[in-house]
Amino acid sequence: MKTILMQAIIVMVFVCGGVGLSAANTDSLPVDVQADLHLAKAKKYIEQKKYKRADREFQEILALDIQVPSVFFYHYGVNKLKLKDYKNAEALLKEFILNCDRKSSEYTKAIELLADISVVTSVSLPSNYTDSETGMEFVLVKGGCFQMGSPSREDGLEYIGEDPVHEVCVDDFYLGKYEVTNEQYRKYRPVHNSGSFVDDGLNGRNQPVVNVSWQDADGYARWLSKKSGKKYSLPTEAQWEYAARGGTDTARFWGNSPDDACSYANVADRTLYRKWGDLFEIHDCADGYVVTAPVGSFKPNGYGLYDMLGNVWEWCQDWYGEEYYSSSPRQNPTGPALGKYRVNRGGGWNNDPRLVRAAYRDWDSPGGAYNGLGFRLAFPVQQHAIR
Ligand SMILES: [Ca+2]
Ligand SMILES: [Ca+2]
Repeated sequence: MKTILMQAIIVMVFVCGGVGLSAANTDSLPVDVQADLHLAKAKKYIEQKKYKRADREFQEILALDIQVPSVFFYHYGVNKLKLKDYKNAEALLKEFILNCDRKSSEYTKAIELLADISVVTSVSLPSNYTDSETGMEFVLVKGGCFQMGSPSREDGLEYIGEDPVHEVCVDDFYLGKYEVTNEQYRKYRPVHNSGSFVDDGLNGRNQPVVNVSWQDADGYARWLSKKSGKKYSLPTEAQWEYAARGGTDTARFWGNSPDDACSYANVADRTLYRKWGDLFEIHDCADGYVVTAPVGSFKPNGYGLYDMLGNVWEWCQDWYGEEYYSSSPRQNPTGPALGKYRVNRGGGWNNDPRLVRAAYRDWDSPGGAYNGLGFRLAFPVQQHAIR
């Protein structure tokens, strides 16, 4: 749609206030009359609040490939606004404003609508949000497009399910600044026990909750949604990877070197090695933690998010599909419709460099739970209505 629209804007000549359609014959009516009819129908549909049908009428006009009056862009822009497609609405209204009579009533209205769009799309989105029930902090992740996945031999090793690298775009969303903590989870299940790893405890107030299944994590999101009225959920796998990369395209948000991990992530490191020796393969640095660290103990990534890599693995919303990247939609993918396993991401306190990468995909059965697996929550940006 956007492509058609932009092409139309580029090739058309705008005639302000008049019909200005080039002559071309059809079997039935002249195309300019056809265009007028489509526009009249579109306006009727807008009156009836049938915005999708109106959109189709505007597309019919574009398909005629003729010069159109500037007022076309006004009505098309108003309809895009009703569909909450703010980007195209803005482009269309600007096109109208640049080519119309400034004394017309549509001009004044278009200016007001453009002001509304700029308020709704920028000022009204706070960069942080704190949930009052749990004190959980969220960061606004501005949407955009990125290359999801990794080349088949990232770090010289082969991985399953990470290719093909493909472009994915996600809308703005809010994501937990930290992994959900034991304290936050126990507001839902007061007796939850995150357990320990031999003699190292995992139950600290600010340590991330672990030993939670996908069903537990999803249940927590539903519980908190009911309490707060927000639509909390686990992030989609695409949202998670977009957020974890924090604007980078390297294997890890701090770069490609696993041995630089210890300022940024709690991973299998020399601290763990000193206690357990060859039981674990490690990053060659010391982060100071044998098991989980209190959330936010390390440097954040470029989006202000902590522990996206390391500390604990994080459940995502999606079913796991090993071949999914070959057929994934570009816009806001949500994973396969069905599956056996749910995705989790990011690696944890006992993992070696192969697993602590932005592109690495792990999966477990939805009922599975262990001492390295937790989660964080997301919620969508609420689009405000424009008059
Ligand atoms: Ca560690
Ligand atoms: Ca993590």
